[in-house]
Amino acid sequence: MRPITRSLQELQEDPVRLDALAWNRRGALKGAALAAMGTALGAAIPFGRHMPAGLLPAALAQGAGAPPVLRMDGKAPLLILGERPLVAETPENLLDEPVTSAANFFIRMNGQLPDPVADADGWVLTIDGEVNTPLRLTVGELRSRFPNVTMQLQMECGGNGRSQFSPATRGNQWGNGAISNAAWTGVRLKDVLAAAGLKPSARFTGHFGADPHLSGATDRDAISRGMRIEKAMDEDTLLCFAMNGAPIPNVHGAPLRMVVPGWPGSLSQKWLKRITLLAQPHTGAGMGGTSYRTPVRPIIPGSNDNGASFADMESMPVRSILSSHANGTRLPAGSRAMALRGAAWAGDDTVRTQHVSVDFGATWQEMTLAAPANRHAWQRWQGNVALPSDGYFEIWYRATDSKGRMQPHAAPNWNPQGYGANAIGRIAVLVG
Ligand SMILES: Nc1nc2c(c(=O)[nH]1)N[C@H]1C(S)=C(S)[C@@H](COP(=O)(O)O)O[C@H]1N2
Ligand SMILES: [Mo]
Repeated sequence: MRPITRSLQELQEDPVRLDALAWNRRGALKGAALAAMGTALGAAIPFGRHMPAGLLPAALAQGAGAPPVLRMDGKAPLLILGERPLVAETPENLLDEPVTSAANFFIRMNGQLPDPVADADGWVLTIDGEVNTPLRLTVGELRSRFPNVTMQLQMECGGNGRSQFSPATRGNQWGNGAISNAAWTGVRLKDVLAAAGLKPSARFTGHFGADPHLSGATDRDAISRGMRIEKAMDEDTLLCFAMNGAPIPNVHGAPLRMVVPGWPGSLSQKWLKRITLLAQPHTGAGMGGTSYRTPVRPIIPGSNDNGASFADMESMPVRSILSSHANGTRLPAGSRAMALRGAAWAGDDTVRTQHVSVDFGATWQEMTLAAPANRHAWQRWQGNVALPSDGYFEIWYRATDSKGRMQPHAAPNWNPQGYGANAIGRIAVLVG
């Protein structure tokens, strides 16, 4: 038998051989495929009898080749999903810190990176539209005029998990790593809006940033999203000037960014320069059609739809990550237990339980789940699982929110731009 890592890598890089080895043409496991798969992996599959037909083993599911790795000052080796604009995902096993460091914070740019500003306190934010008194406030004035708050807030890209969709959708093929939980310091948007005085007609927001459009066109915004006024008035929607007790790194929106926790990350405008109050939903770049919108009634996966009947994504669905071990972890022969850790979150909601399975979902074990540090912070979980023997295992992990909604087995509610994919997580583990 060849060494495991070698055959694993070979298989990952040779999907045609993998296919021929294990799958018939309709994507179901061939009769003897399980044994063949065991041989290819160089290990027995102790719980192979529970392995669902047609499910690609996690060890092989990451596809051909590994994505290039980010090299940027102050950043960990994130996985580059796109170069222009720059998009980089945090591998789940780098998200093992309770509070996400700047180094491990994922990057999602839609336009070009603006030049760093020297005078952060002099940066000007405009509040206009359906307000009694339009405001022009510097960061220094925001800091001194309004109560400062510091909170842990989860911020997740609306497309997190997109790579789970079948058929594949357009956009960055995120795993589960477009999530962060930093400690943010800033002022409440609701306090600033109160100072401006909302007119009764102020029912929606529109957000504008200073990053140039990818094309360089000066009359186009890289992205400009907006939301219902109710979310703007939420206690936890902040205008932030510090992250983890330090100035915000430029790539994350210095010197001022919104943090709209629990809703699609695209609302958390970086390099924030203007918020306008509107009577009608905002029509900026990234609004309407199929942008950050999902079907109200399911559509046929892969079909064309202009999204006219879709609804804007608001609170993100329940999801969990496993941060203590990477996919493809190898443990020494004879290892019979694993101490697992991770995080779970559920948009505006909280997570009620976290479960883990080591036998392809036949049995589930409840993990210990901590309360969030504050509302809209993620929740850490941990627990020990036993392994009966050497061999190939998968750790499956799933969260259930306080309303009883659980991560599904496959990405739900297919939509053209691939939002809201929150399927149960999986990693491969080889013992021996
Ligand atoms: N000005 C501006 N704000 C932006 C973006 C952007 O491209 N420009 N990207 C949005 C998207 S889609 C996400 S998911 C988050 C990502 O924030 P991060 O790069 O700090 O992780 O910022 C949002 N705010
Ligand atoms: Mo995003």
